[in-house]
Amino acid sequence: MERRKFLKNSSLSAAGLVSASTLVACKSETKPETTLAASIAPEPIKPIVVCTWNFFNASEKAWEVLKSGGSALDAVEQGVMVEEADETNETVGKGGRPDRDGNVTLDACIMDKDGNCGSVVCMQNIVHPVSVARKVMEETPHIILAGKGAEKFAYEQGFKKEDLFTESTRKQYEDWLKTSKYETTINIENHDTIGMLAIDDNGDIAGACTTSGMAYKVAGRVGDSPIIGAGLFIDNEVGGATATGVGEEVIRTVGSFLIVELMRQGKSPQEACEEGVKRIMKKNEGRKDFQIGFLAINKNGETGGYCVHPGFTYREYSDQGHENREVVSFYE
Ligand code: SD4
Repeated sequence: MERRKFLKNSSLSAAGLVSASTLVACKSETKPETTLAASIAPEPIKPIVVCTWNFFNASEKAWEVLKSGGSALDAVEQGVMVEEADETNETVGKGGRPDRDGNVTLDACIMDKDGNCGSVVCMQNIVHPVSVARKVMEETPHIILAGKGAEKFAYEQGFKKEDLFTESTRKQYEDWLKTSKYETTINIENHDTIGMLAIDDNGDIAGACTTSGMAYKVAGRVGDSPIIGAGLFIDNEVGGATATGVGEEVIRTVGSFLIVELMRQGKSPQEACEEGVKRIMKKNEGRKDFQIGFLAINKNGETGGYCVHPGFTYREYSDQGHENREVVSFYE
């Protein structure tokens, strides 16, 4: 049963506006969640945006787009662009940490209500891979462009070349080279990839996901974030899902697609995320050295999340408030 805690609630929430899912969380101990959700929230919640982790500025931007009548697709693109441009976020866009050979390579994808999608993998020197992914979706007959080809396409589309290193990430890389030791650290190394899902005024869903991947990865490595079905999946009839954490494990389970399909079969976003993590843990019995966080939304605007280890949160923004939500984890 859902036991989400609410962190840093906005003034809206503080003023007493409690979301439907909060009510579900509180009362669901005595009644089946589905019955209650239906009775509390007969009207779909829209517009609404959610994103992995506590990205206030990104969700704020997406909300601005949605509130001014913009599409879910524009909202998720413009929302995640905030993190791509934020040099202090060292897992996304400019300021993302490099691979072992000192290349900063970015992965991103975007998906719309009609199932159209675009993706770039292992692309260098471009601050906004999500926008290049959107161009791939809208301007080419393809879905994924990789490496040099993606970069060349970006320049053709008018994107500017830019060094993605910052002083801080260059210094960290130089320090890392002294030992060249690669280890993943739960919720430290993997805490900043942004996956975002939004529903607009029309009730249409879109999603985007963008990352620089695992720091000091083997050159050429691509994770789940730009892989449609793994790091992100949208089905406008059902809902959407996105992931953060160790991408290899998400890919092995085609995580986001799995979660959307579980929702299609009747599971709530929360139940679907829990099942997604459990499928991963079944293939990794006893392993505790990695983190995965799933986030999902259904057509009614109900949301849920689940993760392997404590620490994963997601931010939700709707008329009912702006909240950072801590999710329940597989391990305590
Ligand atoms: C990857 N899933 O490349 C990404 C990493 C991530 O927060 O989520 N970092 O595997």
